[in-house]
Amino acid sequence: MKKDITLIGVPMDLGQTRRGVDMGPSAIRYAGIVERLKDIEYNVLDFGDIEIARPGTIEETIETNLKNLEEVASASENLAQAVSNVIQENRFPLVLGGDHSIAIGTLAGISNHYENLGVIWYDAHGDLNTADTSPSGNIHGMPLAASLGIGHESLTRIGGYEQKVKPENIVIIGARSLDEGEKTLIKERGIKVYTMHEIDRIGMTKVMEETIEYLSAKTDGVHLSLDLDGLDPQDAPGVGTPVLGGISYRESHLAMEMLAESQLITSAEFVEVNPILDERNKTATVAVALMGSLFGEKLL
Ligand code: EXY
Ligand code: MN
Ligand code: MN
Ligand code: MN
Repeated sequence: MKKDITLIGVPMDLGQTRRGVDMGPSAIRYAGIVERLKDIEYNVLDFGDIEIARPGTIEETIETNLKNLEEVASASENLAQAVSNVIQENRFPLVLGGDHSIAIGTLAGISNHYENLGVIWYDAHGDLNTADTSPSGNIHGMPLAASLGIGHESLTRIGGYEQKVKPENIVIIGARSLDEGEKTLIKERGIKVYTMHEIDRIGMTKVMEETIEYLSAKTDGVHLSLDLDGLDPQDAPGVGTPVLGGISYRESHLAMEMLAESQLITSAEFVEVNPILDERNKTATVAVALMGSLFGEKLL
C-alpha cells in the first residue's frame, strides 16, 4: 500500500562546524525530489522547513562543551512536533537534512507512535558519542546515543520522554570510523553493526537480507536514517565528514530496493548533504535517486 508522503526540510548546520549543510534541503528539492516521487504515483506534500535558531540567539544557561546545545535542542523539539503531526495524519514523514543532529528530533517525533521502533543507521560513523567521549563537541556525532537515552539530558529528553530506541532494535550499516567510546558502547549494549568489512566480505545482498530478517521479527516500524557519508566520497562528495572506502552507489541502490520490497520502512531521513562541498549537486542528486528506489522506483 502506498502511503502519502510529507517532506520536512531541516536547514540545520549547528551540529557541526562546516557551513553549508543547512542548504541540504534546498539542494535536494532542486535535484527534483517532489517530481521524482510524483512520477511513481505518490501523493507528496512539502511541509517546508523547520525553524532553526541562529547560533548565539538563545541565552546560554548550561555549562557544556557541546556546541550550540540550546539551539540544537530547540530545533529538535520543533522537528519532533512536526514529524509527530505527519504520522498522526497517517502520512509518511520524509525528513531532509541538515546535519545528522536532526535525527534526535526526528526519532523523538516518531518513536512514541510505535511499541518497538527499529532503526537502520546508514553511516560511516556510529554517531554514538556523548559529551564525555566526543573528540569534537559536535552534536552530529551524538544523535544515536541521545536516542538511546545516553548523553546530555537536553538531548535525551526531547519530546518529553527518554530512550527512543532500544539497542537491540538498531542496525548500523557502513561503519568505518568509530571512536573508542563508541566501540565500547556498541559492545556493551549489543548493537548490531555491519562495518565495511562485513559488507566487503558477505556483500550487500546478504547484509540487507539479514537486516530485514533481524528487524522484521521484533519491530512494528522501522526508521531509516541515511547519512550520505555512508556512501563512498567518490559517489557522494558533498558531505562534511567524508571517509574513504565507503558503500558504492550501486550497493546503496540495492539496499534501498530491498527495503522497498520488504515494505519495512515507516519513516526516513536523508542527511549531511552539503552543496557547498559538492560537485554540481551530485550528492543531492544521489540522495534523490536513492529515495526513488526506497519508494519503489523500478529500472524496468
Ligand atoms: N565521531 C566524530 C565525532 O563525534 O566528532 C565524527 C562524527 C561525524 C558524524 C557524522 C555525520 O555522521
Ligand atoms: Mn549556544
Ligand atoms: Mn551520521
Ligand atoms: Mn556520518
